[in-house]
Amino acid sequence: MKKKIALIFGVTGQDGAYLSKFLLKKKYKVYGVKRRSSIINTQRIDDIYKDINLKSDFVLYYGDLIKKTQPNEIYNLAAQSHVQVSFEVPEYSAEVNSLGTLRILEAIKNLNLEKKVKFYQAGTSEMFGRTRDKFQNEKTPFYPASPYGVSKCFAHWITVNYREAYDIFACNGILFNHESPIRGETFVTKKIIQGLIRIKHGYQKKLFLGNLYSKRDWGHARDYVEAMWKMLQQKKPNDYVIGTGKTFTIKEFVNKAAKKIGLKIKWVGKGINEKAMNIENKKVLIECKKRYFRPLEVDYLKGNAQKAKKLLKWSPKISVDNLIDEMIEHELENL
Ligand code: G4F
Repeated sequence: MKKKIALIFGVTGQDGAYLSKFLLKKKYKVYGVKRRSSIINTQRIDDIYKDINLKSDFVLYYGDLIKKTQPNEIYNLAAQSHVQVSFEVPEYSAEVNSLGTLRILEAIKNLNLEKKVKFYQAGTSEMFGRTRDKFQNEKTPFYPASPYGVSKCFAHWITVNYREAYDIFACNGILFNHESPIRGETFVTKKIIQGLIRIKHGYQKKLFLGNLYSKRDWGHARDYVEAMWKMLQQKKPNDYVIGTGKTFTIKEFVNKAAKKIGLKIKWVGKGINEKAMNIENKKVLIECKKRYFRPLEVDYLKGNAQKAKKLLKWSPKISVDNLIDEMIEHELENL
């Protein structure tokens, strides 16, 4: 039987790595598009990386190759994905996140692949931004709170637009935060776990954080890439919210992680002066720093993935506690 072909933009990121492994297990041939970089950027996929050899099942390319690879499925995971960074480089964020998506859709249309290719667009709960809804689902209006969120709204709507105008099988996954041991080090979950473990083992003195009171719905990237794939296996293209339905503050995440790592902490002070102390030796372990606060915050996210549960038969398998355990284990191995 001829193998299905998938083309992944953003293959070197957390989701690209998990999705590649997932699709290879499903016997796909996977082409990954990576950016050229003067430093090595393939650590997350080195274990499946077989060099540029068109005969192997996992192939990496620089640049755009929809025509060359003739994929059955395209996953657009490429993005400038850091919310705070998007305030510093708003144009670049829009260029990559918004126009990057448009360019892939244009290529599908101009190559007359509308009937051949299925397209997945990596959307985000950041599009809900400043919403006050208790749960967010596919009907919740977007109210983005960052250049990143705004750029992703363009990508979302242009995907809907090409689906309706040109009959492309195109889906938006509106994914809530999803983490893993290979999460980038500047995202808060990885930063907290890495920081606390390094403190516990004497490699670091303090951890500096920003807003401790925003709430996030955290799942595991391994669960979420399966949802991406499921969207493209349906009869009709659609948009889906993917989340766990549970939400925690950053402070609650710190408390959970500290407990598991064996650090007894006590919070003192308020606002920017809030700190966490090690109860055993009275040393300050965590402080807040102004530079980690954003010009505008997304205070509260909690996903309602009922539609995905019903139509995709998808629900998250890994709880936030199991996620933290896995991240801790990985960090200890790499200490
Ligand atoms: O881990 P974060 O940087 O993730 P954020 O901003 O929620 O965005 C992530 O999830 C989105 C899905 O909803 C993705 F679309 C996006 O690409 C990205 O993967 O920050 C989480 C929260 C924020 O409220 C932030 O203000 O943690 C707060 N925070 C507090 N101290 C911090 C820090 N965030 C970071 N990155 N670093 C801190 O020191």
